Amino acid sequence: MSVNIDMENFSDKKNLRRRTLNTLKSAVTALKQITNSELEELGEQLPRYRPDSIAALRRATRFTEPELKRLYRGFKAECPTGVVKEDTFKIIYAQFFPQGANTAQYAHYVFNTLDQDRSGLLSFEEFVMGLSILSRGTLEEKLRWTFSLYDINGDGCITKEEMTEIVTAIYDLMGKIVEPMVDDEVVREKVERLFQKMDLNRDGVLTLDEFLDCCLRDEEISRSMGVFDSNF
Ligand SMILES: [Ca+2]
Ligand SMILES: [Ca+2]
Repeated sequence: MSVNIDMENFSDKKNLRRRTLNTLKSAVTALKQITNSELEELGEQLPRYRPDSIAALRRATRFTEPELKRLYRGFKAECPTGVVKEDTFKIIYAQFFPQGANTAQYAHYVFNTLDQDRSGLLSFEEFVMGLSILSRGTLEEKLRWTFSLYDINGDGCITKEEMTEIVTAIYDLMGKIVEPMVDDEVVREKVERLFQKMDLNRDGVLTLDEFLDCCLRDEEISRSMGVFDSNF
């Protein structure tokens, strides 16, 4: 079966992934821009978080123990509470996009994807797990991460409504700057095209299998996914 992927869409995603990765990598240092009083305020509200053990994280990620220790020292130094709230994450995220870009919605979905237990707080563990996948994960791990970004309610399949929300957030993020006239109809057509290609059994939702099947068949996408390989 020949699967013709919408490269324009995936090129958007590639850029987004690079930006997402850059954002995460810079988050630790960017946190120092939050004022001390804000940190104190956070400290009063939030529970202190300590990782159970570096060894467990070493097994769960692709970072070495010295790398993890370095990451933890940086995270802890800039974020003494040990957790990042969504509001703070959004402020940091916005700094990596041109002024006028509406990053809040997309940042919300990235935060949700990283916040695996949906506690509303990003722990060091969750932060490092995401960082590991986006920077050193296999193609399949990266695709699984992307799937969970699109599967907003986490029920194991992507509906047209969910894809519409993410695609809209992507347009809000960068589309309106280059293309001010993007409207609901453009988003709707894009979602229809993607479903046409990826919803292999035509039941109206994308499962993880369909998503992986479709993405893994296309070498062009595989190559584009390799772009954000990087080292600390
Ligand atoms: Ca879903
Ligand atoms: Ca399906």
